[in-house]
Amino acid sequence: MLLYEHPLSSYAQKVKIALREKGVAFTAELPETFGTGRSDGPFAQANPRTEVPVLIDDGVSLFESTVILEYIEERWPAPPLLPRDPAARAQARMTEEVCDTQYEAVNWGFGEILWFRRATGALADHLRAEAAAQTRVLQDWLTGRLGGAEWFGGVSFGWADAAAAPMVNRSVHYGLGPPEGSPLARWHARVRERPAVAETFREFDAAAARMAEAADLYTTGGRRREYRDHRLEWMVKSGGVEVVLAGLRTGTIRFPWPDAASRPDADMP
Ligand SMILES: N[C@@H](CCC(=O)N[C@@H](CS)C(=O)NCC(=O)O)C(=O)O
Repeated sequence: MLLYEHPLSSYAQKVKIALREKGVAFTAELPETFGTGRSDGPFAQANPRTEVPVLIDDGVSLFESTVILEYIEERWPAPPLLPRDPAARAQARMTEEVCDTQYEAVNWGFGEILWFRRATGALADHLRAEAAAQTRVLQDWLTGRLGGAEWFGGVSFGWADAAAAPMVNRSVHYGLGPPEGSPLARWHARVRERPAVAETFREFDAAAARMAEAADLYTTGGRRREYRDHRLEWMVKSGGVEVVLAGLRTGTIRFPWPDAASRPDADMP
């Protein structure tokens, strides 16, 4: 079984945590064309959006991390990640949804400044401060969802824990982790001890350490960052519209498929 992934991707981490919790073996591969938006090659064939994760299992090729998670849960039901009670299942999915959309976008925005150096000076300070403030709001929300429980799923680790772990861990990496000793910080300390999560976080740490050099590919190596839905919205709503415009001027950002870049015959500006 093949998983196209990037170790920094929170969506890929969620999937790897699920597979590892269930003891499912897989080969992880960073697609050669990742970040290029190229429409040729096996990665684009598996996912026209050219986003990771993509799971290829026995001829079945799947993209979208939530779709993949559903598949994993149904194909390898034990141990279950979703509780049995319909309301509790819906609650877990809701936590995942907010993590995948609002929380991920904030982390991505912070990374655009830290790793991809999209802004300097006052604009960079402003965007970092926005990300920090929004991170606090989201962590407060997650703290409310956790309540007094050990896991988001209640008594056992589950779906929402797998979704929230990469998000909160990324904040910790940025120095924006929950306050020491808080329920969310204690949850993070618990979750990172799980072998499935620890392995996934080790891969994240190794990739993060190489990030400065990888980021240079986007200024000198012809790669273009994908600015899409919640991420694009984050940049605009947080005051970084100039970052978007500069990215378009320098050709270092792209928008999602289908776009001109995915059509070899199209005239690019
Ligand atoms: N909604 C998708 C989002 C996937 C996504 O945005 N993946 C990013 C990595 S975190 C990606 O592959 N981006 C393509 C690029 O940057 O070129 C999912 O849940 O799988």
